[in-house]
Amino acid sequence: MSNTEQQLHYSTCTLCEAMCGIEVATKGRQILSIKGDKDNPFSQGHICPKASALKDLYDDPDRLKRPVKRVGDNWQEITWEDAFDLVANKLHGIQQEHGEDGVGVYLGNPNAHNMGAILFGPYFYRSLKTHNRYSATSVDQLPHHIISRRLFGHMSQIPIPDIDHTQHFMIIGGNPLASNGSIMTVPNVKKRLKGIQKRGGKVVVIDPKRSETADLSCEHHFIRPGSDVLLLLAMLHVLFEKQLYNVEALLPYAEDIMEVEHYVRNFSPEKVSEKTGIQASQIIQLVTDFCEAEAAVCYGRMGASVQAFGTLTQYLIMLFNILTGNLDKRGGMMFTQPAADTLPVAGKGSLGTFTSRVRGLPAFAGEYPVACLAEEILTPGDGQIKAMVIGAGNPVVTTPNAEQLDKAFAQLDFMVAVDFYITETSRHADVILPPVTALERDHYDIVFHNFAVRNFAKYSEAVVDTDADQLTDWQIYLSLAERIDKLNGRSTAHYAALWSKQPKGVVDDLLQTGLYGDKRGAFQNGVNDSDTEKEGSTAHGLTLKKLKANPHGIDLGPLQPSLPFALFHENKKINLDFDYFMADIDRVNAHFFDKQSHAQPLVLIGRRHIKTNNSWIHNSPRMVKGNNRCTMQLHPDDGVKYGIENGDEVKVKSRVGELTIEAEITDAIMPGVVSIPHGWGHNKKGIKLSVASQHPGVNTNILTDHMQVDELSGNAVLNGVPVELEKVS
Ligand SMILES: Nc1nc2c(c(=O)[nH]1)N[C@H]1C(S)=C(S)[C@@H](COP(=O)(O)OP(=O)(O)OC[C@H]3O[C@@H](n4cnc5c(=O)[nH]c(N)nc54)[C@H](O)[C@@H]3O)O[C@H]1N2
Ligand SMILES: Nc1nc2c(c(=O)[nH]1)N[C@H]1C(S)=C(S)[C@@H](COP(=O)(O)OP(=O)(O)OC[C@H]3O[C@@H](n4cnc5c(=O)[nH]c(N)nc54)[C@H](O)[C@@H]3O)O[C@H]1N2
Ligand code: SF4
Ligand SMILES: [Mo]
Repeated sequence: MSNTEQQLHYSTCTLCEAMCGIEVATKGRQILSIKGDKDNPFSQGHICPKASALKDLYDDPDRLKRPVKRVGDNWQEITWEDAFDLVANKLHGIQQEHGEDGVGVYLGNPNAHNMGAILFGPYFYRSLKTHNRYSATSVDQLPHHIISRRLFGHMSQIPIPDIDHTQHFMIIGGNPLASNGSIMTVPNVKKRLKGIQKRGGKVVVIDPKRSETADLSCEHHFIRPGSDVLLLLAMLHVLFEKQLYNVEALLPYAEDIMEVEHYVRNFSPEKVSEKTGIQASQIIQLVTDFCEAEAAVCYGRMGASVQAFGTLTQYLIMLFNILTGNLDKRGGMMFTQPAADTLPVAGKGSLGTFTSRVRGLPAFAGEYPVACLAEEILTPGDGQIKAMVIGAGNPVVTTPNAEQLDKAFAQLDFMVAVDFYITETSRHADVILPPVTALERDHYDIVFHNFAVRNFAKYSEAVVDTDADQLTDWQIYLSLAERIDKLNGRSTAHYAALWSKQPKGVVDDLLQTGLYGDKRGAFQNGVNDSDTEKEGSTAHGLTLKKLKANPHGIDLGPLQPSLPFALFHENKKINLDFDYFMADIDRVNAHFFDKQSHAQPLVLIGRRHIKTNNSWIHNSPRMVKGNNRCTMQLHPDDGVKYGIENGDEVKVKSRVGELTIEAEITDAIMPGVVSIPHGWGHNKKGIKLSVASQHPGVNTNILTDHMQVDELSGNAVLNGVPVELEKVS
């Protein structure tokens, strides 16, 4: 890249799931500007205010570029060789002394947005052979994976809303106008939601908050946090009672679907009305409107997943889509057909029988729920975690009972963090290994193309050069993996090929053997009846070279019906697995109906803001400018009840912790519910985030309770946490 002239590059924003195309102007190693890429066929020029945070991250003086080692209270730069040797020897030594499980691993969200980390990180984690693996999945989408694994045979085969063709979009616990969509890669979601209404369709939002998305919808219903499971049971009840189901198309794949009736018989709309806060007549209307639409989709996200019955709720949402004939139908829930499809080669998600050592929480896909991480560090005995590897995560801010985890991390014998910031979590590390930032590395979206609302493919090359001693995540992981294998006396012969292939070589293989590639068929699990099949079409015969030659990306057409190919079970059927899921109805009954009726406690939920990204872009001055956003929202009625006025300082207490926060009175939130955004609390001693420290906010996960989990999955309960309020005088 020339040093003097301005150059334009076409890249992808990797901050959220929307995969917006960006046009980045550079001069030498300087990033001049970031704009929306108008020629990107998928995002068509759309970006949100966060895109510019990529530049701020690149320019951030607080960002580490070389490895550092802790020396007392200070950090000392060391060479990569020394850092890798130190980390590998330490981890190996701890495993020799305490067994393989003595080393724990926590993987954070940005790994999913990082081609190198997702493809080559596993070499390192596998070399450690530890059972003590954790990730942000269990404060997020774990229920989706379990459902997809059981129903469709693969944990990542998750159907997504065909937003561009639906006539009725019911959103339960998602706020795509703030989050830009999740498990639905959807740049410019606002335009697409308005599109539904323009073509005469309807957007319905079920949320304890009248969110930005609710404001734009046609219909919004407040729901008592954590009671979605009752709403869904009643919606299914209405389907059967009024015989509104439509199972003809899907019955061949789900032969026992009509048995659902038996499980929902006792859940009339009248029965659940008080607990959910939604009138019986409205529940019936929700179902009839949905069934009258030509194509409809019911979509549940964070709000529906991270709650006491998250797995059962998401399962019932899937059943509702199946029973109304909307799975695998244009305008319904559809399976994406990505160009580089890792599913056939990646693990399906082991259902295993492992349970966590201390509390017996279930493992899924080789990971335990992060809600039990602290106790695995704090409780002595065989298998106790003595050292942690943190890869692109900040669990001290993002996981339940954060203060307990903070204390647990302080007791470790060793921690290594792969991160470019000294955060609330990495400040506990002995060594920090900083990778380059997003615009300094090549990118192909391995994960989020799979959940995109159109079939699409795009490869972006790094837009700026780096120094020879700056490394990417994959180089860090491969270096460590090779050393750990060597220390264990295992063969390292295969590493040479990996170093030369690189993640981009893997992407090339996947493209060529994939649905739109010339070597298609090797393991491809799908149909391709779109016009991409035609000789001469840009989308035909995809290779890495072809994608590089089309830097705005290549559109591969709208989502296509893909049953039975999308099913990974050998019999090509959907396994509804009633025994596993419906058994949880006993817990629903016990929770909602067996207890003596008493007043419902005040409960806490979370929220996102367009200028946040979980815990980590608050060091960009542009992202934190303006009024304090880390407030506790509460309804005016609750303001009166607790004697709290707008702007008052309030003490909020839960079973596990307490904090003080500014109150914001708003009727956008349901009475009996308070909302605090997550990702804040940048006031810990030892962090090096000079801007974020000026706008610290408070960490809501001081209040969330590690003992409160969705028992079926072990997923954390971050919504619906009982709290008490007290005005600070
Ligand atoms: N109360 C409450 N808590 C929540 C949520 C909520 O809604 N409410 N949401 C949950 C959800 S959905 C999620 S996904 C989790 C996220 O939880 P985490 O993944 O634990 O946290 P992040 O804030 O994403 O932290 C990412 C870290 O990775 C670093 N990083 C960024 N990019 C890279 C990279 O390319 N490579 C490397 N090596 N490091 C990088 C950042 O500096 C940061 O320190 O939070 C969860 N926590
Ligand atoms: N700007 C921004 N964008 C992001 C992120 C970010 O931090 N900031 N994080 C990214 C990540 S990691 C993820 S996973 C996605 C998440 O994306 P979304 O799933 O859209 O998550 P939220 O925006 O938190 O919206 C969740 C909604 O659920 C509601 N809710 C809370 N409890 C309940 C309940 O019990 N029932 C119902 N029905 N609703 C409830 C909340 O009021 C909120 O409106 O966003 C991604 N995009
Ligand atoms: S919506 Fe914003 S953060 Fe998400 S990919 Fe697009 S520009 Fe980036
Ligand atoms: Mo997430």
